[in-house]
Amino acid sequence: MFSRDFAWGAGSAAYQIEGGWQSDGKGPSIWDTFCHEKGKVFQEHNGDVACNSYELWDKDLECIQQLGLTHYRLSLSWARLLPDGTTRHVNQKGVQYYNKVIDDLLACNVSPMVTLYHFDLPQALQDQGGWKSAGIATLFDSYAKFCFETFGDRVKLWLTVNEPRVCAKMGHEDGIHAPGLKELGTTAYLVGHNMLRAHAMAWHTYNSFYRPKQKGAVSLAINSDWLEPLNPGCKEDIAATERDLAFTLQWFAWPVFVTGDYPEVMRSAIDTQSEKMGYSGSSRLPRFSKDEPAILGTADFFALNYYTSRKVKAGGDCGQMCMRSDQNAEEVLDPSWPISGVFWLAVVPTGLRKLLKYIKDTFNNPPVYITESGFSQVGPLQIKDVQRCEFYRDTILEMAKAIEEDGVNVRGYFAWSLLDNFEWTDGYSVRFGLFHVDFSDAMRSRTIYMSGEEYAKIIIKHKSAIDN
Ligand code: GBH
Repeated sequence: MFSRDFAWGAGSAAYQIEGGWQSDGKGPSIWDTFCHEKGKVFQEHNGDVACNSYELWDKDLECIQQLGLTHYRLSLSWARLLPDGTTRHVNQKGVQYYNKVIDDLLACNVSPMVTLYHFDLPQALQDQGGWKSAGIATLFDSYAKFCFETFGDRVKLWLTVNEPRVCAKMGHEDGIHAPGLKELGTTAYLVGHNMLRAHAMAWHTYNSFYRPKQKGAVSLAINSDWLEPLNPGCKEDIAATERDLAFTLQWFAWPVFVTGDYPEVMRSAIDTQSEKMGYSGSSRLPRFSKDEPAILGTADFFALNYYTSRKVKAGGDCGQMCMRSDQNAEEVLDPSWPISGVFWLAVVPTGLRKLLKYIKDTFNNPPVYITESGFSQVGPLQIKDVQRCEFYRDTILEMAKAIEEDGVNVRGYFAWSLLDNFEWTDGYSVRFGLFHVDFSDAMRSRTIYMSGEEYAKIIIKHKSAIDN
């Protein structure tokens, strides 16, 4: 049984849905730049218009109501609010847009959960070094303070950064996300470090100056697969799984929830590899300064983005100084797991339950919000997306077991995503929506998928189970 105040939500991110990339004084972000370069994104797709939610917010609100959501997760475009990234210049049109979104949600009895940063750094800040520069943390803190000040009277659930691991690794090591850097084995750690510093500063700002009055909660969204040793009896596979976990979930969760510092397994793996490669500088994994706000304790809840699971075995060292070698763990799929419409997403709802139990046991039973969970349909477009219906039924069932049988304190579930949208490197070729969006239509018409109807039914069922 779900509690009365359980959050039933769906999510989105500014760059993936808004469009209006130059409207009303918005500054460019790194994703604008990245998409406008050749050969970065599937068929040179970009988010210039996307779902045009900047102009069609009313339509999104109708979708939200049609699902009967209690919560809606959106992200703010930093460059729409602060075109050059700093509070020297505020774009009032951007403020008005988000004010309307937030007010409309509340008028419909839907609570907003707001992400401050979902991959779209203002280009002006990238030009000064972006997440690589130490100064980014205070700039982020100023942006966060501005948002708490402007919207915090109405927003009670905040996420500072979404998936710092993805931003660090895919943006700065693999080069397949903006800003497209491929600086192996160093920059991703530095970026992750600065994201943690930025997050912690913003949390402290909220805690000291806004919490007493606004009484909200702040966290960061951490993505992780559930990981298990390929051969549970094999010592090397067990060690590889521990290492893999240290470089994924724990990279950000350990400093925030457990020690204020990175997992020891992670640091020693990196340092061992450095030594092996004859790298003589200081540790490639930065250290936190005692003179800065503490990292430990800077989350009021655990925000988890869960999509899939992996089996892990030893291996992966490619003889180069890079994250892959440091991590030294090879991830494989279990042949019994069905694959969705994207290659990386194997459907493993049971992995969610195990991961939730792990989070409860490891991080001292925190309140948990599942801030993303979703599925992209296989094969040709179908409004009757039967597999996605099944995906949501099975996943929500596993979450219910985690609550009832394992006693995990899950407070909400956010389906990813409200609408089909700009799916980063895959452009519009991959669809995660509960609503279909026709990207060939100037009106970007939205049509509910069968899975949207299914999710709406699940929500109604659980709400009325409480009322009766
Ligand atoms: C989420 O990340 C994002 O927060 C969201 O914006 C996005 O729309 C959603 O996923 C769906 O993709 O290509 O082999 O390098 C989910 C975590 C981690 C999943 C990286 C994809 C890429 C594997 N992502 N992973 S690979």
